[in-house]
Amino acid sequence: PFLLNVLENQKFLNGSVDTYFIDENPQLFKFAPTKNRAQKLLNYLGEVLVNGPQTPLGTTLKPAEIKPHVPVVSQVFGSFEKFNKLGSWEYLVTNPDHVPSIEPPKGFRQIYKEQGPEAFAKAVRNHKGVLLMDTTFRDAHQSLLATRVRTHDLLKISPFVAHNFNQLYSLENWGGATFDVALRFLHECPWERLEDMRKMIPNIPFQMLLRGANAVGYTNYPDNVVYKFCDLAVQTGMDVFRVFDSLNYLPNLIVGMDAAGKAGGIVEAAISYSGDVSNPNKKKYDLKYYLNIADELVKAGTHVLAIKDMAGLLKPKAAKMLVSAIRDKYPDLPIHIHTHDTSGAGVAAMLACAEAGADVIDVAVDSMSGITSQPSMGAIVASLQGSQHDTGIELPKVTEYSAYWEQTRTLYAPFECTTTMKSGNADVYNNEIPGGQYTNLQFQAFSLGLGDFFEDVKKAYAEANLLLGDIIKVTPSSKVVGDLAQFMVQNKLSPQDVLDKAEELSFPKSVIEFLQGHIGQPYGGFPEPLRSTVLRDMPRIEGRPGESLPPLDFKTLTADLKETFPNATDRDVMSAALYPQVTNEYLAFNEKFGPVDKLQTRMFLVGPKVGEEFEVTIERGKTLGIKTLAVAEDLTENGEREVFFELNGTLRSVLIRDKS
Ligand code: 3PY
Ligand code: ZN
Repeated sequence: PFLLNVLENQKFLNGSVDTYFIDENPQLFKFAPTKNRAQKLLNYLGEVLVNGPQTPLGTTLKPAEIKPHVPVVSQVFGSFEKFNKLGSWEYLVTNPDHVPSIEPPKGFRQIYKEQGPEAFAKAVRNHKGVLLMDTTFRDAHQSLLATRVRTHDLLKISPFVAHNFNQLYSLENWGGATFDVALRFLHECPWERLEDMRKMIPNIPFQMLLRGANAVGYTNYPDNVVYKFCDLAVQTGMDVFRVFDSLNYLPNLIVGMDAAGKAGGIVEAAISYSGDVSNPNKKKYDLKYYLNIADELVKAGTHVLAIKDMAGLLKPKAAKMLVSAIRDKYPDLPIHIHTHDTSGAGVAAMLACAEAGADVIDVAVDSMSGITSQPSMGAIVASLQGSQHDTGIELPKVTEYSAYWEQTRTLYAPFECTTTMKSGNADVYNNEIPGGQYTNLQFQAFSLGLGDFFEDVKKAYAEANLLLGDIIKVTPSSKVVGDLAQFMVQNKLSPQDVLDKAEELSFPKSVIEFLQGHIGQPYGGFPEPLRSTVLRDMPRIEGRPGESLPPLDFKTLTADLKETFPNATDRDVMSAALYPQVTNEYLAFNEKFGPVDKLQTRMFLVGPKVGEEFEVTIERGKTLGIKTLAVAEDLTENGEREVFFELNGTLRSVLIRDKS
């Protein structure tokens, strides 16, 4: 590459090279990265074998040693025999360019793409029977497996989904925590994931969770970041944007809606649900509160209205009251309901929603449902069969889909929430902890090994919520409450202690920022006198936080990023706009270790066993056969350990610094 660089340099070519030539031409040393992906992957595997997992594992449980069975898409391959002749699934499914040649049946995406978001909304509203959104690719694993499901395992089942679930309203497969976790822990590109899923599933609308002005992050971004993000998401294949704000703060919500709408996406504005509309003693978030927000969101032009019950608080009776009230007021508006099954009443609540006139309800495939995830797809499909709300989905297909996930889930054993959570728990009605956070907090308590710690944190969570003014709790406001709860437990503070000692306590940063107005304005105002006592003369943001943020300078960001990573793409720049540090680390990792996203999940997490042979397809027609031969017992004088592999039949070795 050096030679090529030099040969393209005019000064070099016309001979006017002086002693400063090299200093003045640093670009000569910017080489295109070597394409030696095989060697990089061997380095990765060597690193895992010598120094252990390169992504933090939640528990000591090991990924299962199985190869999940992928159901055959009989519509495409005709028969099993014919399918088998086409090559291994490994080859087919890790190569999105090798999309099965027979188009999957048409779905709602065709209506949206051919006639636009309004026509899509109309078709949804006019549809007989209740429609489903499948959350298996996003919220289900965010809630059950710490968001760790990898692109590799999503792509394997994608053709099956495209061919058998074309009736879905949408497949939720992006946004929320997936963006961050893909880059940070899975060392893979979330944009590539989206693009590849799109190639395999052209017919079902894709849905993402957009945290309003927080996009897919935990903090308010400048407006231009949110707009550019949505643009790139639509270009990469996203369709439906569920937009919420963690305080139901309208100005934040509207920025997200506008960004999704201007990008050409389907806008699904969401009201985050808290309290209990069926309980007259719970006064703050009553029916009127929700109907008022619904009015505002309809006025702001939402195509679909969502109720986002992130903690699973919507009891069947409340579901009926809320959905019928909105249905009566807006007969033409598509209504979409999201819940979590934390208490165990999720199926009942979703059936009540269908009865009350909801158009779409959220489910996760059986083996990825329940507990803090969504209610079971199979249970709902079966319950509605033959009724006027029949989903039109075939139960045997759900069963096949579920079997894939039942096996695949065992690969993620180190992240299993069921390590600590064995059943649903109706205490969620008291503490109101969102699904994803519930398992997170329990997990933290578990790893600290403190007996009643989780019980204490749950109790403190409810108290912290009241201290902060009984706020809506969902990312990131849920973190504020969770941080305060843990702070109270660790410092043994009662709510009264917090109020009495507010002046001298050093509160968590998230709590102070919330009180300053960094994430928006809570309904009913900030808690006083707590806010004034804590903040004293600290600055306060009065309106929408993003309004006072200067636009991000994408030109400078691009130039900076390209200086270190000359091959950084526009997608990498967008990732860096949201997560600068994480993106830098991702790009550096990728440069060093290559396409680790192409490895099977067990190999990626804990590496192969000595003697084990496996395949990695890094691009169409390029499959590597790898066998681990040995890890040297002795260290070299440089403190390195040699790891021996067979790569496509030839001996290769890598030297890995032993960090132990
Ligand atoms: C997220 O913001 O990731 C959520 O799932 C909120 O419910
Ligand atoms: Zn959710």
